[in-house]
Amino acid sequence: MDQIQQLLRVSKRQYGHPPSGVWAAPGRVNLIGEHTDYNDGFVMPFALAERTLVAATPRPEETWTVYSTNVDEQVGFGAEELVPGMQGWQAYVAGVVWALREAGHPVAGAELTISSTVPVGAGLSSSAALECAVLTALVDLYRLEVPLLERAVLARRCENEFVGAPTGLMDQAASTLCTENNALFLDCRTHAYQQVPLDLDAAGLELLVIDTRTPHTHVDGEYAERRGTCERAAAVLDVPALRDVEDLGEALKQLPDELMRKRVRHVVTENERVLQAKAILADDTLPVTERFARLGPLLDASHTSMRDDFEITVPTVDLAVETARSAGAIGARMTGGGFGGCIIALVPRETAGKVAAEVADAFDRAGFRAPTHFVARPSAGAGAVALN
Ligand code: GAF
Repeated sequence: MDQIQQLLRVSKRQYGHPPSGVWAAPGRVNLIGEHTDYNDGFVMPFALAERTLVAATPRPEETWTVYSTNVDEQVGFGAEELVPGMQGWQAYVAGVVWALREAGHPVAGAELTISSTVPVGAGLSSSAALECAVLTALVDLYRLEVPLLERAVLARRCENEFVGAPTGLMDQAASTLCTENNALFLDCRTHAYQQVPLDLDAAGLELLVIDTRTPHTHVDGEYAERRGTCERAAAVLDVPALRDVEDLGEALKQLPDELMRKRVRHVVTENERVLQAKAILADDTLPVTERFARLGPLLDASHTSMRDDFEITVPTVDLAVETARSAGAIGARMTGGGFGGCIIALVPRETAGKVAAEVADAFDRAGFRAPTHFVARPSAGAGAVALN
């Protein structure tokens, strides 16, 4: 039985009637542009086929009941409990109701059932997928006029202000705005965006996602600490955000310590890499194989910068990247917020199995937990998948 049929069955069992519909929102892989979003910079993620589904039915009273098939738990909350700081997975649902209502959208109650194939804690945006799936369902159930970009902004508000994770806009934008077979180039200051073709098939390539199974979280201190250092550096440099640094050499001379210099160097060079990657992938005068051949070194350089300058990689992640490269990847890097999670490796289709096997062997030899892997398919953003 597929994910939708299964969800419809569980939803009917929970609430005694079929739902009004089912909505979906994907997880994401970030192709390039890490820790640039909250510096007003550039990112280029794409949506995964792995997604979160929400079966939903409106309810006139202001109460919400949510059942998650993943954790086999039902929770409920009323309007008086919509207060930032709520704990547990239900905060990602309640926070979306809160953000919509804060923005003046009239949302009453709902019965919700959730099922997700996005790995949790792997840096693939399971939280954004949950937020965006619930938000899309509520927007449709209550026939709200909320443009796509504003949906991403509201879902981010849930994450920042209700859940309390100080993230940027990338994950919610990817889950909302991506389209099939494309990456999303997003300017995180102006919110201008563009679909960039990612025709891996035509190039005979695959993007392998290898999950190191080193769990990570954004609500912890490291992410906020990196963000704080970037903001302090922007203040020292007297610019609104690190996006505005024009002369890296000059900026480095003005910064008071080596740690700040490293963080700034990562953000500034990573922004340049995103712009280069976009220009290469969008260049239809180049054969598609050549485009990816030029992308590979940018992925590698991004990883080196995250490892040496931003210092957000961990031994499992570095080993996965190095092994993938020596096993034949054209480029490889950690993806997502860091401190664990997944790497992506751009590989010729016929070597994908070998790359995954060599990473697994290397993990075994190092005494690390066995990694898992899957092939990423650039997919569509959030939307309805079944309506009654
Ligand atoms: C996490 C955050 F949620 C994003 O906003 C982004 O900062 C990313 O880490 C790092 O690029 O996924």
